[in-house]
Amino acid sequence: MSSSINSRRQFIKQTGKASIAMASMPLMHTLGVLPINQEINFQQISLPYAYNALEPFIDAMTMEIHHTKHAAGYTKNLNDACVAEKVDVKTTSINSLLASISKYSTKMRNNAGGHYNHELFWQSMQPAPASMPTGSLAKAIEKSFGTFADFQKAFSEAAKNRFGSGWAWLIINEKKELAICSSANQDNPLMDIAEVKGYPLLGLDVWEHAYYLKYQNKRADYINNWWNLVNWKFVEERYIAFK
Ligand code: MN3
Repeated sequence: MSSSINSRRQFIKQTGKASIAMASMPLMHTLGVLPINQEINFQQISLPYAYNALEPFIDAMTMEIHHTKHAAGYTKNLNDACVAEKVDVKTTSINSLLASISKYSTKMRNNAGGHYNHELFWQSMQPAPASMPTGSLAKAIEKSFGTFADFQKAFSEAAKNRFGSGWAWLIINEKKELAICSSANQDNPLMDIAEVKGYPLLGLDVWEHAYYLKYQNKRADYINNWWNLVNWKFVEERYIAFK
């Protein structure tokens, strides 16, 4: 073994990059960046921060119930639906399932969407302080929406105006343009039945279960505070991977 390989291995060992790369594999798969090959079934990825890490903007109890009850339920029910509807989870990515969701049951639609949306949601947040988009994503946002503040206002409006339960989205569409949209229930822009289609870069859960313990009926306050938590580096990575 050459000394350069040895020193490289030593470097990887010291920096922990090997373990980070391995740990990110299931995440990349869940989000559809990698094509297929689900190992056993669809699984939740561990939260990348503690339940209380998003305080004071999202409280620990909301995060714990949201992750271990609501989101866990979507993942379990998605796997149950795959068994019932004979979807081979070893060869079917969540993205391909969503792209042909009209062929399946309402249970599959709600829970495939619920699984994907929440896995994206957890990763697209980080503990405060607030950050800003940078690089090519920042330029694309300015091109599509004007200033970053203009973008925030338009996205917040989409989230506030989504009647009942649903999600607000920043997507990149087939023309490689950014757009803002919202969807009902656990639908998302990857679904073949979506009114506005595209690849989700950022999603905001506006179901009451995401905010009611702390904010009660004040959805607008939850949305305004959530901007402190957006992981723009993660959003930018998705943008670069797709554009
Ligand atoms: Mn939710």
